[in-house]
Amino acid sequence: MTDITLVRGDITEQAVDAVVNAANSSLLGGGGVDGAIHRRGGPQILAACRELRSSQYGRGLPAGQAVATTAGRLPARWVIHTVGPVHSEQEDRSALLASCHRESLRRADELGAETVAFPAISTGVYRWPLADAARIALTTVRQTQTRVIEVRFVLFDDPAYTVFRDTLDALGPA
Ligand code: AR6
Repeated sequence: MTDITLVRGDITEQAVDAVVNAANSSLLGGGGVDGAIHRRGGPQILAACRELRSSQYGRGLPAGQAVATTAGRLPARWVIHTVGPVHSEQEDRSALLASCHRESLRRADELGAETVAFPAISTGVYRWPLADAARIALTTVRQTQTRVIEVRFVLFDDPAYTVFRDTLDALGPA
């Protein structure tokens, strides 16, 4: 069974097999977690993303999907890039946010990654309300069949950590 752990910290410092990046469709970098991963991981990651763009994702990676690259100089083996949905008041995009988590775990299984760190996808620039994002992220990971042993959610600040903690507690024992 997969163990879900929560830590408050910086995802670029996690010594895990795979780190999940909250990327955008271009795969060519941005701010937030994406910026931090490319900055700390170095140019090898961007080179691998450019390669994926030209070989398979000429139109960009659609929201809800995930792809893997080297982790460059990060203390991880791989980065799994996934594209979260931008939050919308008009349209329910929860299925896409769930898909980011499922597809990232599917990529992790393909790689043989046993420890995977996730940020709180879509809760920054993409404005997803934290409590709702936490519920979707945690329930999706719980419901996904995977060989990953530890899924570690890495929350950047105290409010995000507290919301994830309370949400996980409210879900009760797995
Ligand atoms: N470690 C862990 N969490 C972090 C870190 C870090 N180093 N830095 C920020 N966070 P965001 P999104 C938290 O905006 O909403 C980018 O420009 C942050 O506090 O990184 O999915 C991409 O290129 C927030 O809770 O991702 C896309 O264009 C969470 O990570 C767009 O932003 C996600 O915030 C994606 O937006």
